Amino acid sequence: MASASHSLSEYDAATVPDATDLTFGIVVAEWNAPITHALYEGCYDTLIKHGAQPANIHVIQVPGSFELPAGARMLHGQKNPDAVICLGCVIRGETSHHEYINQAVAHGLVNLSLATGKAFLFGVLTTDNEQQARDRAGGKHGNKGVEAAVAAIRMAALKRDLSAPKKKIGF
Ligand code: RBF
Repeated sequence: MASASHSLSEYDAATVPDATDLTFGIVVAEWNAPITHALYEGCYDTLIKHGAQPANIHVIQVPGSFELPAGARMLHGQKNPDAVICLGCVIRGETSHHEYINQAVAHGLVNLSLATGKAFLFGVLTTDNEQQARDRAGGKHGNKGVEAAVAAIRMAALKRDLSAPKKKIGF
């Protein structure tokens, strides 16, 4: 049955562009490491599945999700990948810290995307508790790292295709 909301983890692989010639950055936050490492596994394996070369995937770690935009900026400056995927897990606590972190990361990544003209993917779980995070890092709601990778491939391929010389029609 069709559902209004769906998990992109169950995507049609045939519709994903070939990533053989694309380059990627992955930035992984160390806070809630069991979750973020599961996101990373799903993300990395998905890039490889669609043709990305290991040498074209640059991975770094940052202390927490708040540092994702800064890490992404550094990685972009050094390696100039076609897209940068940021993976983190912010779990709501007793105080409002999660709101500041989530807002800062979202704004930071949008700013980077608009400033560079490249995609900086928001692969950050923002959950009420650890179980919700596990459910989205290889559990019953799929793996959001997989989804971030698919989105990164689509956006990197979009940029590649838009900047490719127009095919001549006719002669
Ligand atoms: N980073 C995360 O990635 N996920 C969290 O759930 C998280 N919770 C935090 C809670 C508090 C009270 C603080 C102070 C930091 C937390 N951080 C978390 C770390 C944050 O992203 C960042 O690494 C540090 O604040 C240092 O800038």
